[in-house]
Amino acid sequence: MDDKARLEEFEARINAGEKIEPKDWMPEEYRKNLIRMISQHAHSEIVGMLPEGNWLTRAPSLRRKLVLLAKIQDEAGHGLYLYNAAETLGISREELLDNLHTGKAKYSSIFNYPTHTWADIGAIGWLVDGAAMVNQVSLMRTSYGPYARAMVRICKEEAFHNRQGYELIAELCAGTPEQKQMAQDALNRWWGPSLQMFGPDDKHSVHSEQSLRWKIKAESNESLRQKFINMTVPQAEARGLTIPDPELVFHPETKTYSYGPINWDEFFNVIKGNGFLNKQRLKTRNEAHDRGHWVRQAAEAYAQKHKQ
Ligand code: BYC
Repeated sequence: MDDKARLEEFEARINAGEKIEPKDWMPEEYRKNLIRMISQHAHSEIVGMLPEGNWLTRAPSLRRKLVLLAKIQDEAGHGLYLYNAAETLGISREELLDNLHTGKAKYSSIFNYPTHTWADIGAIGWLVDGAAMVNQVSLMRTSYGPYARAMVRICKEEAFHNRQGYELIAELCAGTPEQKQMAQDALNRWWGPSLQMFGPDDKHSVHSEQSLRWKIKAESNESLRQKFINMTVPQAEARGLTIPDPELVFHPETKTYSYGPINWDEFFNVIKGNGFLNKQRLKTRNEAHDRGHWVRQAAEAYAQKHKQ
């Protein structure tokens, strides 16, 4: 079969809703785009552990500490499933991590913002994991089998992450006026960056057209952002919080909210590496990797011994 016939067969399988598996023929562009996207996703999971890890010693109760610890461990697990999924496309774990550590590969823009108070940990769970969940529920329908299957378990855990964050925020809202203000300030800080997490609008998205055609992505950035807004605004209102967008309007006939402009200059600046914490995150991540050298060596020695 020549490449044209293979491509036609590949696209027919995708259009019929079949999953593409690692040993199946796939266009080089499909493979490359998936490696880019799955590895960025994996990197986001392990970089996302850093801001939360910083708060473990400052959790206000044993219960909150246990919940946060469980969540951070889940993120490591998500990273692991996703690196495994990326490896099925013919790239090694070392190369993937090297791309992160040298700054060649991106991770989610959201993790370049500081966490000023305990309420920020609630906002990460409620808003950041909420946004991640909306995105990842859609990715359960991605055409690449190993990625779709990884999403199933990840989404179950994201639902827990989202709920614990909302519960934390709800508790602050039911507390003293100062605690409620902490929750409002955190919402003010994280709302804009959470909307940016979904990526640029359809006109400025580089990969969407191809990714939607090959069902790497099941929905556009814009449509997922809208779903997140529709889901989250009523949650904020239920706790007496105000979404920091004076142009937000509910349209009862379509049951959706229209919203004000998103700060894309800020977004592009952050993904170019100029966000508040980009340099610090990369430095901390590199140090963590170096500190784990002996563990990787021991695991390799163990594997070698049991091969013989
Ligand atoms: N941050 O053509 P576009 C979590 C880049 S972890 C940085 O629309 P695409 C959590 C994009 O890469 C959740 N870069 O791209 C973890 C591209 O640049 P390149 C992470 C972004 O791929 C721990 C350029 O902008 N979730 O929640 O079609 C603790 C143009 O964009 C971002 C995932 O990774 C961004 N936000 O669509 C707590 C989900 N957005 O690569 C929580 C999987 C865009 O050409 N990824 N860019 O240099 C996706 O669904 C898609 O990759 C995106 C972007 C929707 C994010």
